[in-house]
Amino acid sequence: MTTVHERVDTFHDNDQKPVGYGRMLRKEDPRFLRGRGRYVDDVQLPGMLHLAILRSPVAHARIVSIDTSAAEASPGVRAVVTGAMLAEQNLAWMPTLSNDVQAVLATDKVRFQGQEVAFVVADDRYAARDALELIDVEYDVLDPVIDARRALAPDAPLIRDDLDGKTNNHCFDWETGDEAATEAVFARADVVVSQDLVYPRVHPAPMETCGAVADYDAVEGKLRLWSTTQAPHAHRTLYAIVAGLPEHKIQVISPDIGGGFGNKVPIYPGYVCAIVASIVTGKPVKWMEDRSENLISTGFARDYIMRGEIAATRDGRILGIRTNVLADHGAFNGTAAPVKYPAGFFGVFTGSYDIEAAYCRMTAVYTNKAPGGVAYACSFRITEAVYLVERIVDCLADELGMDPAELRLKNFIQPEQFPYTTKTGWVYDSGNYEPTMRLAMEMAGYDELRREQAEKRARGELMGIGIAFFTEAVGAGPRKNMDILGLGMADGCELRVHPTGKAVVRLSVQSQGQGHETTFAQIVAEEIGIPPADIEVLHGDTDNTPFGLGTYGSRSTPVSGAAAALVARKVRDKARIIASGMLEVSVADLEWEKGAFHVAGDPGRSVTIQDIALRAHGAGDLPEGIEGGLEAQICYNPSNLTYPHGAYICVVDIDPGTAQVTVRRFIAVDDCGTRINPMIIEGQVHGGLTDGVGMALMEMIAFDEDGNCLGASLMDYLIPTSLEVPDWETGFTVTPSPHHPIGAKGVGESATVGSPPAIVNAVIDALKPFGVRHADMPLTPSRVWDAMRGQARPP
Ligand code: MCN
Ligand code: CUM
Repeated sequence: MTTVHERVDTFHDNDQKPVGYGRMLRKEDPRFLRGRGRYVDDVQLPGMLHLAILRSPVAHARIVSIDTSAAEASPGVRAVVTGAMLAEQNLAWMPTLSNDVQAVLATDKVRFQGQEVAFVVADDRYAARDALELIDVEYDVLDPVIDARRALAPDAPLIRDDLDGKTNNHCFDWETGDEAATEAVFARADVVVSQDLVYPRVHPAPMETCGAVADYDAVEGKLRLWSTTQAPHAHRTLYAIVAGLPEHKIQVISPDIGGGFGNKVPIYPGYVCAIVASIVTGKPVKWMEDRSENLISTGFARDYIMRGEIAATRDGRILGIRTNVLADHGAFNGTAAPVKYPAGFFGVFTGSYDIEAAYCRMTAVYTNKAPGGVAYACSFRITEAVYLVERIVDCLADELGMDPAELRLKNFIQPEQFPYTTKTGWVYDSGNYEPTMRLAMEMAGYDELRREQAEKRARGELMGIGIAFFTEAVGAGPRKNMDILGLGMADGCELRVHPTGKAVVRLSVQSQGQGHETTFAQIVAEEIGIPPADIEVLHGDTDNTPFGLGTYGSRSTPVSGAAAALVARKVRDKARIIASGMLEVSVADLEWEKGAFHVAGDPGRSVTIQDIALRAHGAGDLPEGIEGGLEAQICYNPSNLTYPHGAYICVVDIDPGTAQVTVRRFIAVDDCGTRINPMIIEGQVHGGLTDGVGMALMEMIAFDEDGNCLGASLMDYLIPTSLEVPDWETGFTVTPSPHHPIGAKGVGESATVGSPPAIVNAVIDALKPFGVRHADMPLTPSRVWDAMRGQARPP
């Protein structure tokens, strides 16, 4: 690992800083580049058994009988477990993160294709999988509900007959904003535009699928669980509640994680099955799903059917926005979002605009599809909200005959209006939108692009320019109004400086590829002046890290990053007192200069943080009342979310003969406040933009009318590669967050949130000569072709 440390000084943006923020190469990369990462599937324990799950082949059916005798007799098989057996232990159902319940193994009915029905534990993975084929399940097939628009029809089959008194497929209603005030502005508007939009079901599809190794030690009474989780502490608490084990007897370890994108936030039946299997067999048990299992059964994202309405004056002043949403939650509400926000943070659908009124009404329904709802770099449904507002603003521009950039510039919330309370009650902490928009336009050469487009149109060529401007709400969240199953959304952080001046920082969040081992070392380095190379970041092990809610909703920097900065300041405060003793001056006479205290006016008399660390642990006297050691722990409860923003411009070309869309250029200007590591930020943005191309042009989890999942492999569920994406052009502005100790805002999901509307807006712009006003994602050649011919296919 020492080799990378020579590059600590490779700073581009922060040349004046010897340690701390800047383009430091990733500390974790030597491990990954040499193939030395350690993932859940790399965990091998003595005597370990393997678990495989039998899944339902149909979307909706009553289970008549299950015969496991042949499977039990199969070579190498140690146990075959069904839902009925789990029910005897009261383990057949588990709570979801959204106050619903989900079957661990089906007992009464199967409710989606791919649902867990039984599991086999065997000596190896192959014996377990072979035995699955020998389990004989008799199904009484029922009509499924696949289209959310038909879920509430009076004759729709009832999916959740397990819920007491349930007579229909209604999941929840939710509303926000002021309906009457919105009605009033719509009534007096010169122009009202409405548009139906579908954000299709997509899947995070991380490179590593989900899995776990459970090891229950009956003598110690301790459960060790290596699992693919983005939130080890929150998972531990849930296992404690479900399994009735004391929390200190459960250790959840998330080692290296091969991508999460929200897919690893929920607790899946497979984890629980592995735990049960280990308890039953007394052996360690590994469960690792395959690609198809991951695609058909784990947390999907989106599946929002929306109607957007926008009201404006003739000269382009936006007055109000209204939306009606039908949310498809699948068979169980497995959404991961703070409990008070059943639709996540969709409430930011008013976007970056200063408007007079807004209103949203949402109905959520159950269907016979896999559960989930919040995943895939969604910022808790902000992805859908941003798509909605940025598409209808474009529809309005079209209606008014106004340039879409000009319309946005005219309606932005102004810098002096921050902190800005939106019409749905969110308080945007800071923002300065116009410079961000102008920078993107300048990088794109916007006026020149419009001229080029006009010339091409005259020649019959299809070129489109699409804009999206977004504001996100990330960093959940203030304990007073955000919790997940009663757990407040704060994060702990612990910092220990060892006698030789090397440090260990322990986090409650968990990287799945975002580079926390590097950036959190940089945050601490910036505060206490120990080089990042000398700061080890520990995470992903509940026995060795403080409690906190984990990584999702781009909350690590806003919440845990703040904790890291504050814990370092706490250590520095103590170091100052020790330094005053060492230099025999009062605390007030000391000045801090990145890594050392010196006597004010006498820089020659100084002690470094390393000198202080040694003294803190050493034999000499310490100032009155100061304990030995140099360490601190805190729990940070954010006072608000952070609100990053960005301006994206996309240029597409469409082949008029094949309707194939090519993203020729993409300009992304992001503002995430103070930037810790610009290289990592750019990596996050590149990844998110690539996600955006996938969703806008290729990806969809589709179902046939029987509920067969048509996206069960990467042959059917297309995800983009470097061949489908352009060379990204990134830029940035910096508007620090006023309440965050270092002014940083989250960025991990920004590009996934902002890019789909930019791409769709570009495609629709290219299709203007055909009179097309909208077409739904994914804009595959066949959909673009249909749009050009004026026939929109049902999504
Ligand atoms: N960063 C920074 N300066 C800032 C903000 C962030 O240097 N002002 C750095 C951070 O220090 C961190 C990275 O950028 O190393 C992302 O930080 P942040 O925005 O706080 O997001 P999280 O670390 O909480 O990551 C979660 C976010 C989410 S929710 C999804 S989904 C997603 C994403 O990250 N999943 C990812 N990016 C991913 N990237 C990879 N490689 N793999 C995933 O699974
Ligand atoms: Cu919503 S996907 Mo991320 O928050 O892990």
